[in-house]
Amino acid sequence: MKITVLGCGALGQLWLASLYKQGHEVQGWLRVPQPFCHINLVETDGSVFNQTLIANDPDFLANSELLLVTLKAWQVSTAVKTLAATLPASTPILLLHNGMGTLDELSMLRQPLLSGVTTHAARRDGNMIIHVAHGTTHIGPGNAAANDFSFLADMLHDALPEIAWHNNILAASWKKLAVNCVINPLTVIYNCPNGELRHYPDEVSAICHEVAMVMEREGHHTSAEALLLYVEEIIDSTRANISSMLQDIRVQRHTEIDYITGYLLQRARAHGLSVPVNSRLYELIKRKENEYERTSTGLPGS
Ligand code: KPL
Repeated sequence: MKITVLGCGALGQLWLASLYKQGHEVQGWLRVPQPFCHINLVETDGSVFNQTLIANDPDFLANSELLLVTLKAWQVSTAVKTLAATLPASTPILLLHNGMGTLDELSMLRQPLLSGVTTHAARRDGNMIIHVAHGTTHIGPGNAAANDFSFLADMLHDALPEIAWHNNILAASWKKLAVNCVINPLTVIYNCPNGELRHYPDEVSAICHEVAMVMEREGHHTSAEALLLYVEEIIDSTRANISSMLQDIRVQRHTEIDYITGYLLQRARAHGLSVPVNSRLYELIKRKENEYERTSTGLPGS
């Protein structure tokens, strides 16, 4: 299959390497156009994958059979709308990022749109990407045109298992949103690895209560207790991780807070619900972000 991967960060490089090894024709797409992208990946078993791949080739894009998007949530809409003009109308677009809200922003697309969340962990270390832990990628249709694309799950599973297909991906997206509403802002406030959030059970539980309340109103059957158990499991299994939001704050990059807690607040407002704990966290993170964005160009960093 001919596949363009938009975004060549840690997750993008992991997918490029996995799809290439599986025999697919792949190209990377960088926001600052370059003719090549270099993949430098250390696998979980210590083996190294080193390859230079083509990048930003418009002819390749026009013939792509899949556009896989691994950008940060706030980068997705603008970049996808630009590439969608060149992409065939029948080519599916799969979004893999933290947070929610991009499906609404891209509701005008003619292409089949899919969305997903992953528990694969990869991080940059200098010019190397380290595949830290295997996980599961949950994918499903994000618009009606994508309902018949479950065959993509098999293709992607062969390249980078596990893949789980969901006819209704929103339930999985909300569960991941709950995890990110807890771990991401709290690790910034306490400047700590994920595991240390076990020392703040009251805050973790209060966030889960509010998220469960909004989820119920959105029509997803859950309970604060079930969410809390799930979130605690992820805190433990990623105990040594530095969350993506804390990494962003440490290097003064724009965070995904608007698509994580911000999305929760937006849905809570739509249902007339008050979520004071999450509102406070949102304000605190925005304040931190504004401190460095005000003093730079005024534009979100990359
Ligand atoms: O998705 C994550 C992130 O850091 O953004 C978690 C699951 C919290 C792992 O660190």
